[in-house]
Amino acid sequence: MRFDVITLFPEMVLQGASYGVTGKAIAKGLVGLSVWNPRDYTLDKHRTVDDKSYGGGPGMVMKYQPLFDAVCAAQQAYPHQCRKTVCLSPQGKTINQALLKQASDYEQLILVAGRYEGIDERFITAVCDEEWSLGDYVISGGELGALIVIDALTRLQPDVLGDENSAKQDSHSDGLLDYPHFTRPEHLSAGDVPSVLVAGNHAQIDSWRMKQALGRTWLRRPDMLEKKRLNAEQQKLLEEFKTEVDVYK
Ligand code: 9D3
Repeated sequence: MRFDVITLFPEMVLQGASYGVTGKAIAKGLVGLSVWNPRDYTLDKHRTVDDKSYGGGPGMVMKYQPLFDAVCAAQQAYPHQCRKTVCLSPQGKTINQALLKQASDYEQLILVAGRYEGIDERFITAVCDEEWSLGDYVISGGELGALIVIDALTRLQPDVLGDENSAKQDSHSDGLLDYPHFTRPEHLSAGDVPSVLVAGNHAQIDSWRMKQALGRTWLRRPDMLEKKRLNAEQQKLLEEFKTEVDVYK
């Protein structure tokens, strides 16, 4: 998979994608990333990328032509068959893991990061296939959205995560919050490591972890639990958790 980001802040995207799992995957060539600055496609001597809004009101609007020519350049540089052009915007569909999983088998994803008050609507309707939002809060532009999409999709590409981690990705605990983690030392003034984890009986550890994952999801994300079908064992563990949970905690 390759990513082409249309952005007025190309360094922000390249820097942000250069760390950790994403950075390694790019360095190894498991995914591709290029940035395209609409300012490089302007035709006037002031390299203008924005203009006043028709109808008035505060804030500038990103012009159609520099964005269009930047997208065309990204398309021509990588003439892939299976391509999607997505605009990051507060008006879009809120992204989640299921949506990203569906997008993960595109060969080329062109991500358009807007700045200013918005983008000329004709670019969104004529050039973009979809609009994606990060959620119901206001940020200053689409670059962080593009980075989140790149990070999440890179983790879904073959050979990016080690065997252990990719197995964990689609395990039985899918759709639940994680269980609590502990490392040495066993005793701190902040508390002790649960004895079941120290004892090392793997069947009991698996069972404890599943109970904790179910219990935390029940307490913190009941919306997630409603969507999930529990097997008999999981129902039993959750009932146990409910009877054990400290109501004053
Ligand atoms: C306060 C300004 N808003 C007036 C109603 C409009 C507005 C314009 C531009 C709000 C945000 C932005 C810039 N945001 C993004 O480009 C963006 C975004 C977001 O703000 N929230 C959630 N997801 C995204 S993805 C891109």
